Amino acid sequence: MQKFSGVIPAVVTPFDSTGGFSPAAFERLLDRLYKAGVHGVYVCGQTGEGLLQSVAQREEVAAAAVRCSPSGKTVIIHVGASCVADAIRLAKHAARTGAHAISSLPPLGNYSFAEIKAYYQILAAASELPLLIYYFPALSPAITHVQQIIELCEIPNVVGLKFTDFDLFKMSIVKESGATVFSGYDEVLVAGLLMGADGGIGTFYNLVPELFVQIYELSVAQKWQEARAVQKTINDLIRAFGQLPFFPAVKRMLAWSGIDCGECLPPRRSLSETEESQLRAKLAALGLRGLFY
Ligand code: MN9
Repeated sequence: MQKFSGVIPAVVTPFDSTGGFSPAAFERLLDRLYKAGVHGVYVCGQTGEGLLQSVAQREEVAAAAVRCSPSGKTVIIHVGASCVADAIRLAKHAARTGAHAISSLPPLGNYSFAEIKAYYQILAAASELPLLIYYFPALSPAITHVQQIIELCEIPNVVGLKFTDFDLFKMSIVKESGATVFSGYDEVLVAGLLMGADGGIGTFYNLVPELFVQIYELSVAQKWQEARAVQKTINDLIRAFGQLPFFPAVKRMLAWSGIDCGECLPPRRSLSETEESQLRAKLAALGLRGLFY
């Protein structure tokens, strides 16, 4: 089975003013990310607004991601949906387009662990591609104990997970069980790698892919001190966002840097002009402005 690792941006999906997919902007974004050295893309997750798009449109985005990815890069399609049949349809489509893996959030709602496990069993069995499950206790508190995470990773055709939590002790135990582990909080990528993660998947990778690639390469070379300094720059950037909604702010910053990805889909809101100038001022004060424009 293919080994998954490295720096995988949870790519933004660009939209036009009617909410339709903008393939040209997507192509430019992926081109920039690959030029920065990322190892693949994670498509239509939370950052990519998968759950806010129609299934047909998600298929368009998935096909574009495969088309715009050079060979040797890893394309992971997030297929989670509010309807299991839609998730299966997206999984089958991902295999037909030539993607390398699928991933899914747990079903969102008040489900028990047994129900979440049944969901992943159904999806993994229906998918020709390996599945990365998603551990994200802030969103899905029914998965609590590390043994439960390992149980999900042991489902046939599950290759590993995206681990979005700050409990890296827990993460290291999951890694020891043999699962492929992607660290999901951008703020602690360096720590995740130190504790054994195979790579990272995240939102801010869209903005400063070079910095995430540097952290990964420094971690491979075991230059932790230098890697930590790069993490500090990333964390200054994340902190500059303050209380702003992340995803609309990320889209606005991509527009500043020459890739207009439009606005987020409803119900996500846009940044106000005041918020936008506050963000510019904060980045300037931190000396980070040069990173974007
Ligand atoms: O894809 C992202 N997590 C979520 C991963 O969207 C829930 C992270 O990249 C966060 O946006 C980031 C900021 O907290 O770590």
